Amino acid sequence: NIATPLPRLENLLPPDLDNEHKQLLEGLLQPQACINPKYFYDDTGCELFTRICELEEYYPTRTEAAIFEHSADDISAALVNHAQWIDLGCGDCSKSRRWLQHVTPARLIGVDIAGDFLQTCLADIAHEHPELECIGVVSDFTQRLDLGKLLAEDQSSPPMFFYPGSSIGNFARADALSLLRCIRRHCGDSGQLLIGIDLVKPPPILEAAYDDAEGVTAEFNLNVLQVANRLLHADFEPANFAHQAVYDPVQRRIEMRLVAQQSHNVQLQDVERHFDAGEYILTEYSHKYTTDDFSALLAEAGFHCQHLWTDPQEWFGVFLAEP
Ligand code: AVI
Repeated sequence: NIATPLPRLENLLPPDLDNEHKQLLEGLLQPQACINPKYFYDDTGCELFTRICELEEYYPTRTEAAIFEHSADDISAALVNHAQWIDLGCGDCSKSRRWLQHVTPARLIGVDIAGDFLQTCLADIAHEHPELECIGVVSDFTQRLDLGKLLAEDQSSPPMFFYPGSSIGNFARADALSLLRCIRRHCGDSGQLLIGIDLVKPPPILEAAYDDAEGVTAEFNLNVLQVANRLLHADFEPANFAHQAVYDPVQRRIEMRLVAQQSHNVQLQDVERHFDAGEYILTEYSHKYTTDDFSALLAEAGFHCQHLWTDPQEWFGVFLAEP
């Protein structure tokens, strides 16, 4: 691997990191305290998330993988424009990497918030596929996604957006719509979007997926307090909070919470925040969609659903959307 140059990396993060910390602090000081789920993913959080994906109760990862495997030929035949393959929230790029057995893009653009990790993973892919141009984009697309300049470099190949894992479920519906509209704008007349969506199912299955018997999800949730301690010089004591995952059937979403076990104060930079016993910090929404719901959201964003692949239980859907 030594001879392979490191893939190009574009940093689209705003230079003002203080702003990031401000967002975290503001959330914690709201009457309903909240933490944006993007703060889960420090090194420990990423490791814990990898373990979550392997849990018996956490069906989305393996169900989506099974759909991809079972329908690989069908899906790849439907991806007519895949010369520029853009993996949103690519993490270790393992999902795109698997697709490279079936598709042959000229360019792979991996978009993620963790830059160093991204470059290393893309370097491995570039080594395996010397003909593939690999580019990393460090971006927090929960705030803004602007790949205009990069895509303009190759106007003859419309973009193929790959957004697996039902990560869009972590956006409030209005924000999910904004992101889909933004992807739609990037697609022009002939781009495509292949997106994985976790579907509505009985609440006990959902609640177990977000509150596993081994306690990995609890550890993942509580770890965000350590992230806050580091970023805000705060003094959260994780033992004072308990993990909770509740499914709201009206909003069709899992709410992950950290519930204060006793009345206490936490120092956040130079402010003190009081938590009553039973009061909670909202750390994540994970929205679930029916296939009709999500097709309607795609339509609202200016897409239409060209294909839908599901598993036999219809627990997860892979949608191919086109302008
Ligand atoms: C990343 N995201 C799609 C996961 C989900 O299922 O909402 C995050 C997660 N939170 C707890 N378990 C998994």
